[in-house]
Parts: sequence; structure tokens; C-alpha cells
Amino acid sequence: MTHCPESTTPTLTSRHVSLQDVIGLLEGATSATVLCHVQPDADTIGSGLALGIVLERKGIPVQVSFATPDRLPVSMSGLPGRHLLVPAEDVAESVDLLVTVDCGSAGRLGALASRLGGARRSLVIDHHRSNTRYGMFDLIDDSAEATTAVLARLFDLWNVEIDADLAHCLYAGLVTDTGSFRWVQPGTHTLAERLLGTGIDGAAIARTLLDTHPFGWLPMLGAVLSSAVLVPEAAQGRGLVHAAIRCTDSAGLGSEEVESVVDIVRTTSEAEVAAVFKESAPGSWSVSLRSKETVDVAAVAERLGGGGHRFAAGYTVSGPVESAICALRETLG
Ligand SMILES: [Mn+2]
Repeated sequence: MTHCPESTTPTLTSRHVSLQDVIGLLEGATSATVLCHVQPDADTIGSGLALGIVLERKGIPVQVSFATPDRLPVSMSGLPGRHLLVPAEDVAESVDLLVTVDCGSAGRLGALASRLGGARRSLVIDHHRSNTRYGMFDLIDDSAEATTAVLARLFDLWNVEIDADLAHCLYAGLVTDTGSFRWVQPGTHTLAERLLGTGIDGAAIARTLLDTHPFGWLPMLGAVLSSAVLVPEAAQGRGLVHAAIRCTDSAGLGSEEVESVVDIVRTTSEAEVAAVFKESAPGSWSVSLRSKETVDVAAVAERLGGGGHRFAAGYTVSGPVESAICALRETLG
């Protein structure tokens, strides 16, 4: 998803580097900025804070930040390392090494994309297949379940001991990006087992991040779900289900409440593709796409100016939601 104009995107083609090269870059840094994507989720924040903790322990001055919103989502406020977070406007203009985590394009840095130009070196650590390789160096593993899983491998090779604080941050990304261990692969549970072995409370972390909402979430869900639409003929007959969350529906609620809706909508058995249109400001929509087996929603989102993963992607669009739905249906074919 892109939330901001791309005009600040530098025209760089990054060089893919190995885990060992990344260790060299990090070890050699005299100062570091770690940036997470806008409208942060637990994978980008867990990654940013874990990397921040490690750099701080190595004596490297480090700031961690994200452009918007101006406060950390409530569900992530208990993550270790949050003392490293600084408001976006306080992020140093120039730095020795800038690292972005879980951020598929410069646009996803929002206003902080401007800091790429002030960095002596920049490194992109990510797992989005659609990553636009906007840094000088990149470590992009699109086979990884989460960016925190990439960091776990980096820490192992770096001989960084994953203690309970680091494990908490890494588990936060792993449990959320795998949809509570639905989208897993060989090795996912091995990593989870290692992290849990540090003594962290996996149940409490998952409950805090995924299963905690204010009461106002229930009437919002009622209104939004009751207006969902099924279009069986869309996506070459595979089916599309869509729903819209207007500003008036989500007033007073947090991003966790808004982001939760697609996980219910996507369960519709008659639809291969699910789309939730989230109104961020009147007439501005952030769109979450999900698919199950046959439709590559990353490709769909890329054609609409966004990006993501094969089965989970997004983009932004402005104007009436009806036109946005039409454009999506055309793109789906
Ligand atoms: Mn991620």
C-alpha cells in the first residue's frame, strides 16, 4: 500500500546483499536510523524495535520511527524497545546508516522517505515480493513469513543472543504476519518454539495484538459487515466480496479495529478475492486485498499503484468508493 506521494522516491537500484554483508553494514555504522512503514503493523514495529535494541546494545546511537500516525497503536504499546521510538519530526536529517524494515516502497515511509537522501548508506530489509528496491542495499526475502523471521536469521548469523525482549518483538511480527500461524511453512513453528523458549508469554502477546478491541468495535463490525457485497461473477467467476468502512463507521476506533475487518470478510466461501475499502479521510481510501489460492493480489495491487504479497496486498485510491470498486473489478478481469 502506498499512503503518500512517491515524488520523494530516489531513483536508485539497490544492490542485493547477503546476511553476512548486512552484518558488516550494521557493525560498521556510526549512527543508525531504523524506519518502519506508515500505519505500522506489529511486523514492522517488532522488526524496528528488535533491530534498534540490538544496535543500542552494540553502542551504536539509534533512532526508530514511523511517519504516521503520530502515536504507536495501543496494541503495540507494550513491546520492548519502545524507548528508542522518536516522533517523525525528530528523526535526524542525516545519518550514517538508514535501515527500513518491512517497507515495500519509499512511499510507505510517508514523510520520512525524505531521510533516504540524508543517509550515507541505506539498507532495505523486507519480505514483500513487490519491494521496489529503493535503498542502496537490500536484503529482501520474499519467502520469509515475516520481516521478523528475516531478522531472526540475521541475529543468529551475527551471534546475537535472542533473549526475551528480542523474542517478544520477533514473535509479535511472526504471530501477526502468519495470521496466528495460519500461513506457515516448514520452519515457522521451529522459530516460534525457539522464541517461546525464552519465557515470553505467547498467549498474552497474541491476545494483546490480535484479540483486544474496545466495545465500539462490535457496532462498527455490525454496520460494515451488513453492507458487504458479494459479486460472484467477478475475477473470472471466482468471486469478489467487498465491504467499505467509512470515516463515520470507524470514528473513535483505532487502526487495529479497522484492520481486523478484512480477516472476517475474506472468510466468505463464495469469493476467491476479498477487498475492504478503508476511508482514511473523506474520499481517500486505503484498500486491503486478500485471496485464497488462484488470484495474485500483489499483481492486482501493483497495477493499481500499491503492492504486497501474493495473497495479501493493498493500495490507495481517492474518489467515490463506487468508482474504486469498478476499477478493482476491471483489474480483476
Ligand atoms: Mn510484514
